[in-house]
Amino acid sequence: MTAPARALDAPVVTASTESQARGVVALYAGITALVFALLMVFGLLMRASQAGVFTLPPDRFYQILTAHGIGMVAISGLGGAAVMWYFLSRYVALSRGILIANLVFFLLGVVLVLGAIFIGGFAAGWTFLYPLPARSVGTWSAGAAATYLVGVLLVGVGFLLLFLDTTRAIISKYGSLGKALGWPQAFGNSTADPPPPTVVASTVASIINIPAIAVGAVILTLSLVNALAPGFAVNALLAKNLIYFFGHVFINSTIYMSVIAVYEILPQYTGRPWKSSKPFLLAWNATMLMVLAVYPHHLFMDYANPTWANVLGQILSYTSGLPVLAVTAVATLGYVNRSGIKWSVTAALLFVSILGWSVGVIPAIVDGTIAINRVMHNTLWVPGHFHIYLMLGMVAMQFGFMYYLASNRGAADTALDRAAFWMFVLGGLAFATVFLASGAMSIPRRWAVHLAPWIGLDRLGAFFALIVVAGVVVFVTKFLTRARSISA
Ligand code: HEM
Ligand SMILES: [Cu+2]
Repeated sequence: MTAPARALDAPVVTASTESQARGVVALYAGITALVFALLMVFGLLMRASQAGVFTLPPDRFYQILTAHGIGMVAISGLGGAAVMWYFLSRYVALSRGILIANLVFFLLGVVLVLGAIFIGGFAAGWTFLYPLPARSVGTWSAGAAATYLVGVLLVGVGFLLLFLDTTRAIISKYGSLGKALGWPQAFGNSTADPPPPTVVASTVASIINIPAIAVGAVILTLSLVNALAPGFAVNALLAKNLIYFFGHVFINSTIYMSVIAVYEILPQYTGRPWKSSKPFLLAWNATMLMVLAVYPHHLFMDYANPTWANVLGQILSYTSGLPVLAVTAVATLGYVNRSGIKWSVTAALLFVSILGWSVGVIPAIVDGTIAINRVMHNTLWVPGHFHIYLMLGMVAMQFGFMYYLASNRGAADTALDRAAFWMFVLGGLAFATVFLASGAMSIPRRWAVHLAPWIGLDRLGAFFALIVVAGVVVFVTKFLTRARSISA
C-alpha cells in the first residue's frame, strides 16, 4: 500500500466516502429499529396469549416464538454491526461493498426464514435443535425446515463476510491481531499508544465470530442434509454442542459490538475520552478466550455431555463476561461521576445500558450454576435473565446510538422522548422481573398454554410488555423521521 503515512488514529476516510457509508449505516439502523418494534409486538402477542387475553393457536404460538427468537438474535447482530462499522470506519479502511453485501444476504435470508415459518409452518425454535427440523410429526414439511436452515445460513454468510472484512482492515492497519488487541501494552512494556477501545472491541467481536459462524454453518448444513435425507444422521449431542457454541458466541458478540457506542458517545457528554487502559486490554483479552469456552452452560441437562465440559461451563459462566463488564461499568461510573454530564436521552440510554447489562448478569450467573440449573433450566427464569441484559443492555446501547445519530442532525429531545425512555427502562425491568418471578415459581418456558395459577403473573408481564412496546414505538418513530437526513 502506498498511502501517505498518517498518524495511527487519524480518520482514514474522506468526507464524501464517509457520508456514503453513513447512508448504509443509517439504513442498517433504520431496519434494526423497525424490526425490533415488530418483534417486540410478537413478544407481546405471546405474553398476552399466555395470559389468556386472547388465544393464539399453539402452532401459531410456536411459529411466533421461533420468529421472535431468530429474529431478535439476527437483528441484534445487524444493529451491533451498524454501531461497530460506524465507529470502526473512523480508524480502519472498511469495505462499503461488503457492508452492502451483508445487508443483501441478511434480507434474502430473512425472506426465506419468514416464509419457512409463516407459510411453511416451521416452528422448531430459533435454535433448530437437531433432529427437530426433520421430525415435525407432520406439522411442517422437510421443505419448510430446509428453507429455514438455508435462510439462517445466508444470514450467517453475510456476517462472515463482514467479520472477515473487519479483520482484514484491522490487520492491514495495525499489523497483526495481537497489536490490535493491545498485547504489546498489556503484556509487554510498550509505551506506544494502545489501540482505541473501538478497535479492541471490534477485533474481539470479529475474532470470536469467525469460528462461531463457521461452526454454525457446519451444523446448519448437516441439519439440512438430515432434513432432506433423514437416513443421514448426526450425533445429537455433538449437534447441540455445535449449535450452542455458535448461538452463545454470536448473541454475546452483539453486546460487544454495541458497547462501542458507550465507548465512543459517552465521552462526548462527559468530556473525558475513553482510554484503553491496561485493565481494559487485559479484560477484553480474557473475555475473548472465555466466551469461546463457556457455552456448555447450555448443556447442563445433557447428562451425557462430559462432566469436565459442564464444570468448565459453570466456572466460566461466573467469569466469562465479567472482565469486560467490570472494566466498562467501573469506567462508566468514573467517567460520569462529577463530569457535569447533561442527561440527554442518548446519554441516559447508554448509561442505563451498562446498568442493565450488569443487573442481568446476576440472574445469569445464578442460572449458570449446575445445581440451580437443574431446577431452573426450562423455566421462565431463563428468558428473565437474558431479557434484562439484551433489552436493557444491548438494545438500550443500540437505541442510544440511534438517538445519537438523530441528535447529531439537530433533533432535540422532547418530553415524549423522555417519557419513552422511562417507559422502556421501567417497563422493561418490570417485564423481565415478572419472568424471573415466574421462573422462581417453576413456571416453564416455551409453553403456549399456561395453567390457571400462572395467569396472574402472565397478565402483569403482558401489561409491562405493552408499556415497553409503547416506549419503543416512540424511539423508532423518532429515528425513522430523522433517518433520511442522516444518510444525506
Ligand atoms: C417488549 C419486548 C419483548 C417482549 C414482550 C418479549 C417477549 C417474549 C416472550 C413472551 C418470550 C417467550 C417466553 C416463553 O418461553 O414463554 C420471549 C422469548 C425470547 N425473547 Fe423476547 N421479548 C421482548 C424483547 C426481546 C428482545 C429485545 C430480545 C433480544 C434482543 C428478545 C429475545 C428473545 C429470545 C432469544 C427468546 C427465546 C426464544 C425461545 O425460547 O426459543 N426478546 N420473549
Ligand atoms: Cu450462553
